[in-house]
This record gives sequence, structure tokens and C-alpha cells, in this order.
Amino acid sequence: MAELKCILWDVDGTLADTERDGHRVAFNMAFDEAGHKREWSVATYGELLAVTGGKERIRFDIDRGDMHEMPFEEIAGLHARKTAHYETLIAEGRIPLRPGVRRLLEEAYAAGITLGVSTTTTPSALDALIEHSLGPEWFDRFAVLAAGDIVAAKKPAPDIYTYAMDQLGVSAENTIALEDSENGWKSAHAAGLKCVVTVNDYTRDHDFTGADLVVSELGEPDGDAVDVLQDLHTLDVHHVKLSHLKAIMHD
Ligand code: XBP
Ligand code: MG
Repeated sequence: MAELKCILWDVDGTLADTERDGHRVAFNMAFDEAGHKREWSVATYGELLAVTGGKERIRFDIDRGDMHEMPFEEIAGLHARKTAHYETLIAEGRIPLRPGVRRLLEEAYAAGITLGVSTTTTPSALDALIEHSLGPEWFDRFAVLAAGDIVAAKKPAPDIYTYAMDQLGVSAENTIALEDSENGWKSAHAAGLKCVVTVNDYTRDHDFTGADLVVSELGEPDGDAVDVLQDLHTLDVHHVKLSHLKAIMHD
């Protein structure tokens, strides 16, 4: 059984529920500001999450419905405004971490497990979340922040996970990914990683057939936190007994 040496975290939907009240609201603010008659409802945005990446999401929605084309520069400009609005929302402290996230991060860091981020999100949006929801000390505690356009192909392509592992010099067999979505899980899986999925309102009906483990959220159990971490250390997700995970996961 391979030793767990590294945990790679997805961001949106995994570290925090950022999509509905963060990204979606920020997209709508940017559309409104630019005079675009476009407002993404909670339900519509759920469908659009199938397209990863904010610029790609705008492009998809325009291409599927509109009579006019929007040049890339205009999409990039809209997205830059959206990112600015998102960062303001995050700075207002509106988006807390998901349950159990801080605990697992702190325990893993204290135990010397390498921690990194592999996300589709724009780097400055990730920085805002770290600064305001996690705490600025985490800029140093994450050994790699792999984000956004740093790779050509976004999730479900494996590139962002492969990039992070290359930067860290860790191998897939010693690494676990934490994800929340079908595209995220597929990306981790394609990179050869085991993956624990913590679903949320937008992703609980996604197809996770073949995923290693799918739970509702990380737990906040009583008891010795080091034991909790040990469960992850020795975790062979392909053969895991759910009882081993009871301490760290809510099903
Ligand atoms: C989810 C995404 C992102 C965000 C929006 O990323 O697809 O595109 O919805 O962020 P992940 P940007 O779950 O991999 O963190 O607008 O900055 O792209
Ligand atoms: Mg996600």
C-alpha cells in the first residue's frame, strides 16, 4: 500500500462553496455592468458548470444562444471584471470553508504531508480565497498553487494535476485528490490519482461512476485528530472499508 505523501485540493466546491453565491453573482454583476442582457439563475448556472473555466463558460453561453459573436478580447474583459467582483465578494467574507476542510488541512500540514491546489479558477481569485477564507499563512503552506490558464486544457483534462505533481516531484501513487464534481474527478482520475469526492448542491447528481469514494462532506469528528489523519495516510481507496473513513467523512 503506497504511503500518502501529498494531497491536492480542488478549490471551487471543494475548499468552499464558491459557485452559487460567489462566481455566479460576480458573473451577473459583470454582465449587468457591461450592459449585457444576461443573468444566470441558480439553475442555469448549474448547467453551465459543465463547462469549466469562466471565460470558456461565457463563450459557451454566448455561442449557444446569441445571434452575434463576441470577440475573445471582450470575453476576457468581461471575465476580468467578473474576477474583480468575485474578489470583492470573497473579501467581504461571504464564503466560508466547507466543513472539515480547515481541520484536514491543518492536520495534514502538521504531519508533513505536502499540500497543493489544482484548480480551474483564475489565480487571483484563488489568492483572494486563501487570503480571506483560509488565512494568508496558507500561501506558504501550499507547496504549489496550480490554477487557471497555467495549462492549456482545463478539467476534465488531467493537465492541471499533472502540472502540480511535476512541480512538486511527487508521484500519483502517493497522492490523493479532493474534488467535488464530475469534471474534477475525471481530471484527477485521468492523471492517475485516487480521488475523494465531497459533493455539494450543484454536484450531488453528477455521474461519479468509477470514482473511488463519494461522500457529502469532510467530517468534523470528536477525538484524536492525528488518528483521523492516519486513516488518510494508510488509505488505499480502491479497497477501502467505509468504516475506516467514518472518522473523517460524513456519508
Ligand atoms: C471550477 C471552475 C471555475 C469557476 C470560475 O473550478 O470551473 O471556472 O467556476 O472561475 P475548480 P473562473 O472546481 O476546478 O476550482 O471564472 O476564475 O474561471
Ligand atoms: Mg470544483
